[in-house]
Amino acid sequence: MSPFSIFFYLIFYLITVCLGSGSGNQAIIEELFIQEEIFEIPESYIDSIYGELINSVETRQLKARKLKNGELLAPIPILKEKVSGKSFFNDYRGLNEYPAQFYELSSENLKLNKIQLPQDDDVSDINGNYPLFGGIVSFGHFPTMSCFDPKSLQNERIDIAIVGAPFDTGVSYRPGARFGPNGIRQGSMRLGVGLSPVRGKRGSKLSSVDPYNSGLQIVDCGDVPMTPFDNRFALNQLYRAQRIIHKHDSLNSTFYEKPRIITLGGDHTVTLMNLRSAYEAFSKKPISALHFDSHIDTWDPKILGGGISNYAGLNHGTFLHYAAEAGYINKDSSMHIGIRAPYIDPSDAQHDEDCGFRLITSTDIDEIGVGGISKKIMDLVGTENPVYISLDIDVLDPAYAPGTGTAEIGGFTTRELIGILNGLEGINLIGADVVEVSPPFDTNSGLTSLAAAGVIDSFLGLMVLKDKE
Ligand SMILES: [Mn+2]
Repeated sequence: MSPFSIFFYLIFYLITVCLGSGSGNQAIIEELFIQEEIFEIPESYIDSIYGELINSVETRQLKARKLKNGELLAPIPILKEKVSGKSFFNDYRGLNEYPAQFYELSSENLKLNKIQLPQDDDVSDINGNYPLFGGIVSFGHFPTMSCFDPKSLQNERIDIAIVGAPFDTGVSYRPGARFGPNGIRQGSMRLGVGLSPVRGKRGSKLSSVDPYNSGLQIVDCGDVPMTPFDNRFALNQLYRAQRIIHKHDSLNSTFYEKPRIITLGGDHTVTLMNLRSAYEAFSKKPISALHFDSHIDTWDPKILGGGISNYAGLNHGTFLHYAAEAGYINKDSSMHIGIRAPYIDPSDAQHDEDCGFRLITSTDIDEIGVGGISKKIMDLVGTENPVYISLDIDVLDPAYAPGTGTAEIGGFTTRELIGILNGLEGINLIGADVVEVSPPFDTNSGLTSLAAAGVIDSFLGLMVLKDKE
Protein backbone atom coordinates (compact mmCIF):
# COMPACT_ATOMS: atom_id res chain seq x y z
CA MET A 1 0.00 0.00 0.00
CA SER A 2 1.39 3.41 -0.93
CA PRO A 3 1.64 6.20 1.68
CA PHE A 4 -1.13 8.09 -0.16
CA SER A 5 -3.59 5.20 0.04
CA ILE A 6 -2.84 4.70 3.77
CA PHE A 7 -3.71 8.37 4.36
CA PHE A 8 -6.91 8.14 2.31
CA TYR A 9 -8.03 5.00 4.10
CA LEU A 10 -7.45 6.58 7.51
CA ILE A 11 -9.55 9.66 6.66
CA PHE A 12 -12.38 7.46 5.38
CA TYR A 13 -12.28 5.34 8.54
CA LEU A 14 -12.45 8.36 10.86
CA ILE A 15 -15.44 9.87 9.04
CA THR A 16 -17.27 6.57 9.25
CA VAL A 17 -16.63 6.17 12.98
CA CYS A 18 -17.69 9.71 13.79
CA LEU A 19 -20.91 9.61 11.85
CA GLY A 20 -21.80 6.20 13.19
CA SER A 21 -21.35 6.99 16.88
CA GLY A 22 -22.95 10.43 16.50
CA SER A 23 -26.20 9.07 15.20
CA GLY A 24 -26.25 6.16 17.71
CA ASN A 25 -25.99 8.33 20.84
CA GLN A 26 -28.15 11.23 19.73
CA ALA A 27 -31.05 10.28 22.04
CA ILE A 28 -28.85 10.08 25.11
CA ILE A 29 -27.29 13.46 24.40
CA GLU A 30 -30.73 15.05 24.02
CA GLU A 31 -31.78 13.55 27.34
CA LEU A 32 -28.66 14.83 29.11
CA PHE A 33 -28.42 18.34 27.71
CA ILE A 34 -31.54 20.30 28.44
CA GLN A 35 -31.56 23.79 27.06
CA GLU A 36 -30.89 25.93 30.09
CA GLU A 37 -32.66 29.01 28.78
CA ILE A 38 -36.00 27.19 28.98
CA PHE A 39 -35.63 27.22 32.76
CA GLU A 40 -34.41 30.00 34.96
CA ILE A 41 -31.56 28.22 36.75
CA PRO A 42 -31.83 29.33 40.39
CA GLU A 43 -28.82 30.23 42.47
CA SER A 44 -28.53 28.61 45.87
CA TYR A 45 -27.11 30.55 48.82
CA ILE A 46 -23.71 28.99 48.34
CA ASP A 47 -23.92 29.60 44.59
CA SER A 48 -24.46 33.29 45.27
CA ILE A 49 -21.12 33.42 47.06
CA TYR A 50 -19.00 30.72 45.49
CA GLY A 51 -20.87 29.96 42.27
CA GLU A 52 -17.97 30.75 40.00
CA LEU A 53 -15.81 28.34 41.97
CA ILE A 54 -18.08 25.34 42.09
CA ASN A 55 -20.53 25.51 39.19
CA SER A 56 -19.82 23.45 36.10
CA VAL A 57 -21.76 22.46 32.99
CA GLU A 58 -22.72 19.24 34.77
CA THR A 59 -24.12 20.94 37.88
CA ARG A 60 -26.16 23.38 35.79
CA GLN A 61 -27.51 20.53 33.75
CA LEU A 62 -28.39 18.62 36.90
CA LYS A 63 -30.38 21.60 38.16
CA ALA A 64 -32.08 22.01 34.78
CA ARG A 65 -33.15 18.36 34.84
CA LYS A 66 -34.48 18.65 38.38
CA LEU A 67 -36.46 21.75 37.44
CA LYS A 68 -37.89 19.89 34.49
CA ASN A 69 -38.87 16.96 36.71
CA GLY A 70 -40.43 19.25 39.28
CA GLU A 71 -37.90 18.24 41.94
CA LEU A 72 -36.81 21.86 42.31
CA LEU A 73 -38.87 24.97 42.79
CA ALA A 74 -38.09 28.17 41.00
CA PRO A 75 -36.74 30.77 43.44
CA ILE A 76 -39.26 32.92 45.23
CA PRO A 77 -38.36 36.31 46.67
CA ILE A 78 -37.84 36.29 50.44
CA LEU A 79 -36.94 38.97 52.92
CA LYS A 80 -33.34 39.17 53.95
CA GLU A 81 -34.27 39.04 57.65
CA LYS A 82 -35.71 35.61 57.12
CA VAL A 83 -32.34 34.34 56.05
CA SER A 84 -30.22 35.57 58.92
CA GLY A 85 -29.63 33.14 61.73
CA LYS A 86 -30.65 30.16 59.61
CA SER A 87 -28.07 27.53 58.98
CA PHE A 88 -27.66 26.98 55.29
CA PHE A 89 -25.42 24.05 55.86
CA ASN A 90 -27.69 21.68 57.72
CA ASP A 91 -30.02 21.39 54.74
CA TYR A 92 -27.29 20.51 52.31
CA ARG A 93 -27.25 16.80 51.61
CA GLY A 94 -25.08 16.66 48.54
CA LEU A 95 -25.53 17.32 44.88
CA ASN A 96 -28.01 14.53 44.27
CA GLU A 97 -30.62 15.61 46.76
CA TYR A 98 -30.88 19.36 46.73
CA PRO A 99 -33.96 19.94 48.87
CA ALA A 100 -36.42 22.43 47.53
CA GLN A 101 -36.11 24.77 50.51
CA PHE A 102 -32.45 25.08 49.76
CA TYR A 103 -33.46 26.89 46.61
CA GLU A 104 -36.23 28.82 48.25
CA LEU A 105 -33.53 30.61 50.16
CA SER A 106 -32.21 31.94 46.93
CA SER A 107 -33.60 35.28 45.95
CA GLU A 108 -32.69 38.54 44.45
CA ASN A 109 -31.83 39.67 47.98
CA LEU A 110 -29.36 36.90 48.37
CA LYS A 111 -27.86 37.56 45.01
CA LEU A 112 -27.19 41.03 46.37
CA ASN A 113 -25.53 39.36 49.34
CA LYS A 114 -22.15 39.66 47.71
CA ILE A 115 -19.70 41.33 50.09
CA GLN A 116 -20.86 44.80 51.00
CA LEU A 117 -17.99 47.07 51.94
CA PRO A 118 -18.43 49.91 54.44
CA GLN A 119 -18.20 53.53 53.42
CA ASP A 120 -14.61 54.63 52.80
CA ASP A 121 -14.57 56.89 55.88
CA ASP A 122 -16.20 54.30 58.17
CA VAL A 123 -13.56 52.88 60.58
CA SER A 124 -15.94 51.54 63.24
CA ASP A 125 -14.64 47.99 62.74
CA ILE A 126 -10.98 49.11 62.83
CA ASN A 127 -10.81 51.69 65.60
CA GLY A 128 -10.36 50.08 69.03
CA ASN A 129 -10.31 46.61 67.58
CA TYR A 130 -7.38 44.23 67.23
CA PRO A 131 -6.63 40.92 65.59
CA LEU A 132 -5.68 38.18 68.06
CA PHE A 133 -2.48 37.58 66.10
CA GLY A 134 -1.36 41.17 65.72
CA GLY A 135 -1.18 44.55 67.31
CA ILE A 136 1.23 46.01 69.83
CA VAL A 137 1.61 43.01 72.11
CA SER A 138 0.72 43.30 75.78
CA PHE A 139 0.01 40.33 78.03
CA GLY A 140 -3.49 39.04 77.26
CA HIS A 141 -4.23 42.30 75.37
CA PHE A 142 -4.48 44.13 78.72
CA PRO A 143 -3.90 47.89 78.47
CA THR A 144 -0.36 49.12 78.99
CA MET A 145 0.57 51.67 81.62
CA SER A 146 3.68 53.72 82.50
CA CYS A 147 3.70 52.22 85.98
CA PHE A 148 7.26 53.39 86.80
CA ASP A 149 6.43 57.06 86.23
CA PRO A 150 6.19 58.72 89.67
CA LYS A 151 3.41 60.92 88.25
CA SER A 152 1.33 57.79 87.71
CA LEU A 153 1.09 57.39 91.49
CA GLN A 154 -1.31 60.35 91.54
CA ASN A 155 -3.06 59.66 88.26
CA GLU A 156 -3.36 55.91 87.96
CA ARG A 157 -4.64 53.03 90.03
CA ILE A 158 -3.88 49.38 89.53
CA ASP A 159 -5.49 46.18 90.83
CA ILE A 160 -3.19 43.66 89.16
CA ALA A 161 0.07 44.60 87.42
CA ILE A 162 1.93 42.40 84.97
CA VAL A 163 5.59 43.29 84.57
CA GLY A 164 8.56 41.76 82.77
CA ALA A 165 11.96 41.11 84.35
CA PRO A 166 14.27 40.48 81.36
CA PHE A 167 17.29 39.12 83.19
CA ASP A 168 19.30 35.93 82.67
CA THR A 169 22.80 36.55 83.99
CA GLY A 170 22.15 34.42 87.06
CA VAL A 171 21.83 31.08 85.27
CA SER A 172 24.07 28.05 85.59
CA TYR A 173 23.17 26.36 82.31
CA ARG A 174 21.30 27.57 79.22
CA PRO A 175 20.65 31.35 78.99
CA GLY A 176 17.89 33.15 77.09
CA ALA A 177 15.36 33.95 79.83
CA ARG A 178 15.99 37.66 79.22
CA PHE A 179 13.69 37.11 76.24
CA GLY A 180 11.12 35.38 78.46
CA PRO A 181 8.77 38.36 78.98
CA ASN A 182 8.57 38.96 75.25
CA GLY A 183 8.01 35.25 74.60
CA ILE A 184 5.29 34.91 77.23
CA ARG A 185 3.45 37.92 75.82
CA GLN A 186 3.58 36.34 72.37
CA GLY A 187 2.22 33.14 73.93
CA SER A 188 -0.64 35.09 75.52
CA MET A 189 -2.15 36.49 72.34
CA ARG A 190 -5.13 34.16 72.34
CA LEU A 191 -6.03 35.02 75.93
CA GLY A 192 -8.83 37.49 76.42
CA VAL A 193 -11.93 35.33 76.72
CA GLY A 194 -11.72 34.12 80.27
CA LEU A 195 -14.74 31.87 80.78
CA SER A 196 -13.67 28.29 80.32
CA PRO A 197 -15.14 24.87 80.96
CA VAL A 198 -11.95 23.83 82.77
CA ARG A 199 -11.25 26.79 85.06
CA GLY A 200 -11.88 25.25 88.45
CA LYS A 201 -14.22 22.42 89.31
CA ARG A 202 -17.68 22.32 87.74
CA GLY A 203 -20.02 24.61 89.60
CA SER A 204 -17.25 26.17 91.69
CA LYS A 205 -16.90 29.91 92.17
CA LEU A 206 -13.72 29.83 90.15
CA SER A 207 -15.52 28.31 87.20
CA SER A 208 -17.53 31.50 86.71
CA VAL A 209 -14.52 33.84 86.86
CA ASP A 210 -13.51 35.76 83.74
CA PRO A 211 -10.29 37.64 84.53
CA TYR A 212 -10.50 39.60 81.29
CA ASN A 213 -13.90 41.04 82.07
CA SER A 214 -13.71 41.32 85.82
CA GLY A 215 -13.98 45.06 86.38
CA LEU A 216 -10.52 45.05 87.96
CA GLN A 217 -7.83 47.33 86.60
CA ILE A 218 -5.33 44.83 85.19
CA VAL A 219 -2.45 46.39 83.27
CA ASP A 220 0.79 45.43 81.57
CA CYS A 221 3.59 47.66 82.86
CA GLY A 222 6.07 46.53 80.21
CA ASP A 223 9.58 45.44 81.17
CA VAL A 224 11.91 46.73 83.85
CA PRO A 225 15.21 47.89 82.35
CA MET A 226 17.76 45.54 83.96
CA THR A 227 21.43 45.90 83.09
CA PRO A 228 23.09 42.72 81.79
CA PHE A 229 26.47 43.83 83.17
CA ASP A 230 26.07 43.76 86.94
CA ASN A 231 23.60 41.45 88.64
CA ARG A 232 23.59 43.48 91.85
CA PHE A 233 22.54 46.64 90.02
CA ALA A 234 20.08 44.83 87.76
CA LEU A 235 18.31 43.17 90.71
CA ASN A 236 18.14 46.50 92.50
CA GLN A 237 16.51 48.00 89.41
CA LEU A 238 13.88 45.29 89.58
CA TYR A 239 13.29 45.90 93.28
CA ARG A 240 12.78 49.63 92.77
CA ALA A 241 10.44 49.00 89.84
CA GLN A 242 8.33 46.56 91.88
CA ARG A 243 8.35 48.97 94.78
CA ILE A 244 6.89 51.84 92.77
CA ILE A 245 4.21 49.57 91.31
CA HIS A 246 3.29 48.51 94.84
CA LYS A 247 3.00 52.17 95.87
CA HIS A 248 -0.03 52.62 93.59
CA ASP A 249 -3.47 52.35 95.13
CA SER A 250 -5.84 49.70 93.90
CA LEU A 251 -8.88 50.80 91.87
CA ASN A 252 -11.80 48.38 92.12
CA SER A 253 -10.40 45.73 94.39
CA THR A 254 -12.55 45.06 97.41
CA PHE A 255 -9.96 42.93 99.18
CA TYR A 256 -6.58 44.54 98.46
CA GLU A 257 -5.45 48.14 98.89
CA LYS A 258 -2.39 47.67 96.71
CA PRO A 259 -1.69 46.14 93.31
CA ARG A 260 -0.75 42.49 93.16
CA ILE A 261 2.12 41.92 90.76
CA ILE A 262 2.62 39.03 88.35
CA THR A 263 6.20 39.03 87.10
CA LEU A 264 7.31 37.52 83.80
CA GLY A 265 10.87 36.21 84.23
CA GLY A 266 13.71 36.30 83.72
CA ASP A 267 15.80 33.66 85.37
CA HIS A 268 14.78 32.55 88.84
CA THR A 269 17.10 35.00 90.63
CA VAL A 270 14.48 37.71 90.02
CA THR A 271 12.09 36.12 92.53
CA LEU A 272 14.21 37.38 95.43
CA MET A 273 13.35 40.97 94.52
CA ASN A 274 9.70 40.15 93.79
CA LEU A 275 9.41 38.54 97.23
CA ARG A 276 11.12 41.47 98.91
CA SER A 277 8.76 44.03 97.43
CA ALA A 278 5.67 41.89 98.10
CA TYR A 279 6.82 41.31 101.68
CA GLU A 280 7.27 45.03 102.27
CA ALA A 281 4.03 46.03 100.57
CA PHE A 282 1.66 43.43 101.94
CA SER A 283 2.64 41.72 105.08
CA LYS A 284 5.95 42.65 106.67
CA LYS A 285 5.65 39.15 108.00
CA PRO A 286 6.87 35.95 106.37
CA ILE A 287 4.98 34.89 103.25
CA SER A 288 3.79 31.38 102.42
CA ALA A 289 5.92 30.52 99.41
CA LEU A 290 4.63 27.97 96.92
CA HIS A 291 7.59 27.12 94.78
CA PHE A 292 6.82 25.09 91.64
CA ASP A 293 10.13 23.89 90.25
CA SER A 294 12.14 20.80 89.37
CA HIS A 295 15.02 22.18 91.49
CA ILE A 296 14.99 23.10 95.15
CA ASP A 297 16.71 26.49 94.59
CA THR A 298 17.59 26.73 98.30
CA TRP A 299 21.17 25.72 97.65
CA ASP A 300 23.71 27.03 100.08
CA PRO A 301 25.67 29.74 98.21
CA LYS A 302 28.87 28.09 99.38
CA ILE A 303 27.86 25.00 97.38
CA LEU A 304 26.41 26.64 94.27
CA GLY A 305 28.46 29.52 92.88
CA GLY A 306 29.68 31.09 96.08
CA GLY A 307 32.79 28.97 96.14
CA ILE A 308 34.13 31.22 93.38
CA SER A 309 33.32 34.65 94.78
CA ASN A 310 30.72 36.19 97.04
CA TYR A 311 29.29 38.00 94.02
CA ALA A 312 28.61 34.64 92.35
CA GLY A 313 26.81 33.34 95.44
CA LEU A 314 23.44 34.83 94.48
CA ASN A 315 22.07 33.07 91.43
CA HIS A 316 19.02 31.19 90.17
CA GLY A 317 19.76 28.20 92.42
CA THR A 318 20.41 30.02 95.69
CA PHE A 319 17.86 32.84 95.79
CA LEU A 320 15.51 30.93 98.12
CA HIS A 321 18.36 30.49 100.62
CA TYR A 322 18.68 34.28 100.70
CA ALA A 323 14.89 34.74 100.83
CA ALA A 324 14.71 32.44 103.86
CA GLU A 325 17.67 34.21 105.48
CA ALA A 326 16.00 37.61 104.88
CA GLY A 327 12.85 36.39 106.64
CA TYR A 328 10.52 36.52 103.63
CA ILE A 329 9.64 32.81 103.82
CA ASN A 330 6.99 31.54 106.22
CA LYS A 331 8.68 28.38 107.44
CA ASP A 332 5.39 26.96 108.74
CA SER A 333 3.60 27.03 105.41
CA SER A 334 5.98 26.94 102.45
CA MET A 335 6.41 24.16 99.98
CA HIS A 336 8.21 23.02 96.85
CA ILE A 337 6.04 21.27 94.25
CA GLY A 338 7.34 19.13 91.37
CA ILE A 339 10.91 18.64 92.58
CA ARG A 340 12.99 15.98 90.79
CA ALA A 341 16.45 17.35 89.93
CA PRO A 342 19.39 15.72 91.72
CA TYR A 343 20.91 17.24 94.83
CA ILE A 344 24.40 18.65 94.48
CA ASP A 345 25.56 17.76 98.00
CA PRO A 346 24.35 15.23 100.59
CA SER A 347 23.57 18.13 102.93
CA ASP A 348 21.10 19.71 100.47
CA ALA A 349 17.96 18.00 101.79
CA GLN A 350 18.58 19.08 105.37
CA HIS A 351 19.54 22.60 104.28
CA ASP A 352 16.33 22.82 102.25
CA GLU A 353 14.29 21.85 105.31
CA ASP A 354 16.13 24.44 107.39
CA CYS A 355 15.07 27.07 104.85
CA GLY A 356 11.47 26.15 105.67
CA PHE A 357 10.28 24.06 102.74
CA ARG A 358 8.21 20.90 102.55
CA LEU A 359 8.51 18.75 99.47
CA ILE A 360 6.06 17.42 96.90
CA THR A 361 8.06 15.61 94.28
CA SER A 362 7.15 15.13 90.64
CA THR A 363 6.42 11.45 91.25
CA ASP A 364 4.06 12.15 94.16
CA ILE A 365 1.43 12.85 91.52
CA ASP A 366 1.44 9.14 90.69
CA GLU A 367 0.39 8.37 94.27
CA ILE A 368 -1.99 11.20 95.17
CA GLY A 369 -2.98 12.71 91.82
CA VAL A 370 -3.65 16.30 90.81
CA GLY A 371 -6.41 16.77 93.38
CA GLY A 372 -4.27 15.25 96.12
CA ILE A 373 -1.50 17.77 95.49
CA SER A 374 -3.91 20.71 95.48
CA LYS A 375 -5.41 19.47 98.74
CA LYS A 376 -2.01 19.13 100.40
CA ILE A 377 -1.21 22.71 99.42
CA MET A 378 -4.56 24.05 100.61
CA ASP A 379 -4.24 22.18 103.90
CA LEU A 380 -0.87 23.87 104.39
CA VAL A 381 -1.55 27.49 103.37
CA GLY A 382 -5.30 27.89 103.96
CA THR A 383 -7.19 30.93 102.71
CA GLU A 384 -5.88 33.62 105.07
CA ASN A 385 -2.09 33.47 104.84
CA PRO A 386 -0.55 35.76 102.23
CA VAL A 387 0.77 33.44 99.52
CA TYR A 388 3.36 34.04 96.83
CA ILE A 389 3.61 31.53 93.96
CA SER A 390 6.91 31.33 92.15
CA LEU A 391 6.70 28.98 89.21
CA ASP A 392 9.77 27.84 87.30
CA ILE A 393 8.48 26.61 83.95
CA ASP A 394 10.93 23.68 84.24
CA VAL A 395 8.44 22.14 86.67
CA LEU A 396 6.81 20.94 83.47
CA ASP A 397 8.25 17.99 81.59
CA PRO A 398 10.60 19.09 78.78
CA ALA A 399 8.03 17.64 76.35
CA TYR A 400 5.72 20.48 77.40
CA ALA A 401 8.32 23.16 78.12
CA PRO A 402 11.58 22.57 76.26
CA GLY A 403 12.43 26.28 76.16
CA THR A 404 13.94 26.61 79.60
CA GLY A 405 17.33 26.98 81.22
CA THR A 406 17.78 23.67 83.04
CA ALA A 407 15.33 21.07 81.73
CA GLU A 408 14.76 17.92 83.82
CA ILE A 409 12.93 14.86 82.57
CA GLY A 410 9.84 13.39 84.25
CA GLY A 411 7.86 16.51 85.07
CA PHE A 412 4.16 17.37 85.14
CA THR A 413 2.13 17.73 81.99
CA THR A 414 0.66 21.14 81.27
CA ARG A 415 -2.82 19.79 82.06
CA GLU A 416 -1.69 18.45 85.43
CA LEU A 417 -0.01 21.74 86.35
CA ILE A 418 -3.03 23.84 85.41
CA GLY A 419 -5.22 21.39 87.32
CA ILE A 420 -3.10 21.76 90.46
CA LEU A 421 -3.16 25.57 90.22
CA ASN A 422 -6.90 25.78 89.61
CA GLY A 423 -7.34 23.51 92.62
CA LEU A 424 -6.02 26.32 94.86
CA GLU A 425 -9.35 28.14 94.83
CA GLY A 426 -9.58 30.64 97.67
CA ILE A 427 -5.90 31.24 98.46
CA ASN A 428 -4.81 34.75 99.35
CA LEU A 429 -2.46 35.19 96.39
CA ILE A 430 -0.59 38.49 96.83
CA GLY A 431 1.94 37.99 94.04
CA ALA A 432 3.29 35.48 91.56
CA ASP A 433 5.86 34.93 88.88
CA VAL A 434 6.66 32.58 86.02
CA VAL A 435 10.37 32.31 85.38
CA GLU A 436 13.03 30.53 83.32
CA VAL A 437 11.15 30.73 80.02
CA SER A 438 13.91 30.79 77.40
CA PRO A 439 12.42 31.41 73.93
CA PRO A 440 15.69 30.70 72.06
CA PHE A 441 15.39 27.07 73.24
CA ASP A 442 11.66 26.84 72.63
CA THR A 443 10.01 24.99 69.73
CA ASN A 444 8.96 26.81 66.58
CA SER A 445 5.42 26.68 67.87
CA GLY A 446 6.34 28.38 71.15
CA LEU A 447 5.12 25.56 73.44
CA THR A 448 6.92 26.89 76.49
CA SER A 449 5.68 30.45 76.12
CA LEU A 450 2.17 29.14 75.53
CA ALA A 451 2.35 27.07 78.72
CA ALA A 452 3.68 30.04 80.69
CA ALA A 453 0.84 32.24 79.45
CA GLY A 454 -1.64 29.55 80.49
CA VAL A 455 -0.12 29.41 83.97
CA ILE A 456 -0.54 33.17 84.33
CA ASP A 457 -4.13 32.85 83.16
CA SER A 458 -4.65 30.51 86.14
CA PHE A 459 -2.94 33.00 88.48
CA LEU A 460 -5.31 35.70 87.23
CA GLY A 461 -8.29 33.46 87.89
CA LEU A 462 -7.19 32.84 91.49
CA MET A 463 -6.47 36.55 92.06
CA VAL A 464 -9.73 37.81 90.59
CA LEU A 465 -11.74 35.22 92.51
CA LYS A 466 -10.37 36.42 95.85
CA ASP A 467 -11.64 39.86 95.01
CA LYS A 468 -15.08 38.61 94.19
CA GLU A 469 -15.56 36.77 97.47
MN1 LIG B 1 14.12 27.45 89.56
